[in-house]
Amino acid sequence: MPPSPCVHPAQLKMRGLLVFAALLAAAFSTETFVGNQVLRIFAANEADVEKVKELEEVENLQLDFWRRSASPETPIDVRVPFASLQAVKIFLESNCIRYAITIEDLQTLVDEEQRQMVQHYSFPRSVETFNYATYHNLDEIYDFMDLLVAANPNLVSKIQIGNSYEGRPLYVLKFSTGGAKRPAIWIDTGIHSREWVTQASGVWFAKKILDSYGKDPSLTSILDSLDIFLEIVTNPDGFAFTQTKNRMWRKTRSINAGSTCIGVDPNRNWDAGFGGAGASGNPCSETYRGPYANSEREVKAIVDFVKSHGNIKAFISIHSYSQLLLYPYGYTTARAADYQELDNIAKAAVTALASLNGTKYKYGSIITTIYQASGGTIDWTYNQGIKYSFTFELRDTGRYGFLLPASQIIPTAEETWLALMTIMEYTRDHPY
Ligand code: BHK
Ligand code: ZN
Repeated sequence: MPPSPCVHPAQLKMRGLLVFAALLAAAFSTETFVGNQVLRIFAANEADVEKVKELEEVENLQLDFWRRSASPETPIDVRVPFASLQAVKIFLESNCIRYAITIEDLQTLVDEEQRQMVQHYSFPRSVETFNYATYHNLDEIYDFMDLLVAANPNLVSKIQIGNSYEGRPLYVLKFSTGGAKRPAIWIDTGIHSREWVTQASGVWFAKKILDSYGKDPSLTSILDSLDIFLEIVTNPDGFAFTQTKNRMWRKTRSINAGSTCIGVDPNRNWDAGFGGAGASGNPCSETYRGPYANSEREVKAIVDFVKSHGNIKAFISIHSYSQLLLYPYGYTTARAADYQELDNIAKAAVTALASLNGTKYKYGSIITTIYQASGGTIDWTYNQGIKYSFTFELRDTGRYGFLLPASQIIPTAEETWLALMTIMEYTRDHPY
């Protein structure tokens, strides 16, 4: 009888742990990413970019593009399931397309993140004892909002702008020092559920606003003339799903008629160039635009809110990752009418951001900086007349991607706050 191929005693404990993790995952029908790798693909030219796009069309490969590319300048990041790894690598090598492995085994990072969350869990008794340096689940963030309001009901209130597809409340924090319908700044985080550093930063921003009012003269003067609306969990169904079933879920959780695939990309569902290039009509795609504009309740709730408010002056939608600050447009190469002003603001904001930790951001219009994308949030808000419309892509540039270690939450939020302050100060000082 041949010896068993797996007998190295040093590996036994590790193997046991992995098997146990896999069993647990199976018991809770959680998607595992054992053996998944994230590859960074360096397309040398347009032809390479097109070749890689061929891979996207092969649905059986189940590839998850973390970062797409329209031009050879930026590398492509793609999560490859274990079963597809060999085929993808052979495809790239035989086409002489260079790649590197950025994440060896994604499940290791997912497990590490989970371990950190459990280890640092503490019942959020108050906004002072709340742990801002760890990731939190939906209930904890909803509890946090109530604690925040309880801590200073004169400054912050919680409003509900609608319900998600699965019926969860869509909460927005309103920071206001009075006045009847003051001009306002909107900030949203977590519209793509797997971009966890964004919701975590949203929580930190909320506390920062509370701490700064009456102390930081600049934030105080902003809040004395403008209201701030902050939607921390913009896609709660997706967010809950990332914590119980599939850490990599991006879209909403709505059922698509005639398809077994779930969800719509909430950043392709807005009524700006809807249905054009830079979105998919395939419900199984991660960039599925949905059956019609505003089909998603999570999107429609914001559209209705923005329209009924009527006085939003700045709209900032926060994603991760790539370290970018973007302004309209994404659906067209036409320059925004305020192109030069938006470019100047973006430059000032990324300079402020870099001043804290040296984190480098690129900035520019969506279509020139990343790729064509239709039905995006800020294209719609800009066309509604909200001049100061921006999208952030927070840390990092791909080392960890969506699995940014919790140790980076506070540094990320702190540096982003400086950029937000730049935009908010500009909005205060340049009314229109
Ligand atoms: C940002 C703003 C408008 C259109 C596209 C983007 C890039 C974003 C996307 O929707 O494709 C990339 C992404 O989710 C990662 O945050
Ligand atoms: Zn995103």
